[in-house]
Amino acid sequence: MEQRDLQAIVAHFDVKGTIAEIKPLGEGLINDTYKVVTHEPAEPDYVLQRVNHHVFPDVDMVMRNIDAVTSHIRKKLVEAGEDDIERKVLRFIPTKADRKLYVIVDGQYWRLMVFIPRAITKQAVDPDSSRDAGRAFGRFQAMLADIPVQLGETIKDFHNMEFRLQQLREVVAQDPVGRVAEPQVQQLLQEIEQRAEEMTKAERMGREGTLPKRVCHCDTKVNNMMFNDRGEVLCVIDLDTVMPNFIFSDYGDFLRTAANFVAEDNPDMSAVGFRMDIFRAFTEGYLQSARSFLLPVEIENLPYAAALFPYMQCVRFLWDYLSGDKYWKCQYPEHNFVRANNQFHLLRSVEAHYPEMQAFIRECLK
Ligand code: GN1
Ligand code: MG
Repeated sequence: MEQRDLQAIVAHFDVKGTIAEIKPLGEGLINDTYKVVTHEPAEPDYVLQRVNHHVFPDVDMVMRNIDAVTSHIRKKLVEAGEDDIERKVLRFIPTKADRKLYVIVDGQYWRLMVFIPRAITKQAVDPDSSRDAGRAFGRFQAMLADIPVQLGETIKDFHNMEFRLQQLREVVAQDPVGRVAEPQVQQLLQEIEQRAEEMTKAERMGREGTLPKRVCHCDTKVNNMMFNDRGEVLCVIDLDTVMPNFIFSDYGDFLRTAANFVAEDNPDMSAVGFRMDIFRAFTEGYLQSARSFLLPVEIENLPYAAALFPYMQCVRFLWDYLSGDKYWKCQYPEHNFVRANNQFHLLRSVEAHYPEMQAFIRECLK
């Protein structure tokens, strides 16, 4: 987009300082993100984001959720006497006209938040920062346990495994781009179906009333965290998907990205695998801050959660591949298939480590 157009969008918000430059930031696959640099050293820089309203159909709900979550966390940090709070929770800027946290320009939804200075994002983590990340996500869930409002479901059935399988089966039946017959696709579909019963057990437990939903982040990828220069977690970002869910979401999705030896789209399948050092460190940290509120059934099923997320992401990437690549940006035609296959190889590696994972969790609880 043109500087002029971006500047005009920023002008809707109640910013301090004057804009020097607006430039692309990060590599999110869903929203478009820009850094807004101000001239004055004393004023903050900002992050401007266009929210993908095809993915998030109710942007107003997204922003109400985010407002509730960031206000609640800020209150908790103040009560706990924390320092440096502005770097530990996001601050969204209201519009001048109606104090809303987003503006609609030409049918597009935009929002603005304060840029967190001197923070680092990472694509990969070592065991020390994973332990810290585990503690941070456990604390995130713990802080939000008593949020006084009912959060909305910003993407309906987002992490519902039954729904994701149904979506896949529908596209397989329709085969809109003629990719279903590919032998590699057929093989992957068979592997997926073999595991379908086991992988949908969370939904069944939910219906039976034995597994609760809690406020979760639901996109706990490594690159959705900000670290300080000592490698400690400052805060969790990318809050669009914060909603009630099984805690497996946050635990499983972090390990899916952090404990893979390679990136989720690495085409060298022999390099894909589950890092037990990351698993151990993250689990230790997570249990330290979440153990007090977790039920035994949630703790027992953490290895299941570690398998569920590569499985779910495999199903989702394959669904998009068979749909004609409408959801995730692709750099080449097979990109989504490579992603799906990568996640399947990760799943197999998780499965191979199941007994070891269960033994480790038992040790942590002693
Ligand atoms: C999307 O927006 P981003 O890149 O953090 C997706 C996640 C997937 C991830 C896979 C709203 O996350 O669920 O795990 O891509 N977010 C949404 O890379 O679908
Ligand atoms: Mg992100």
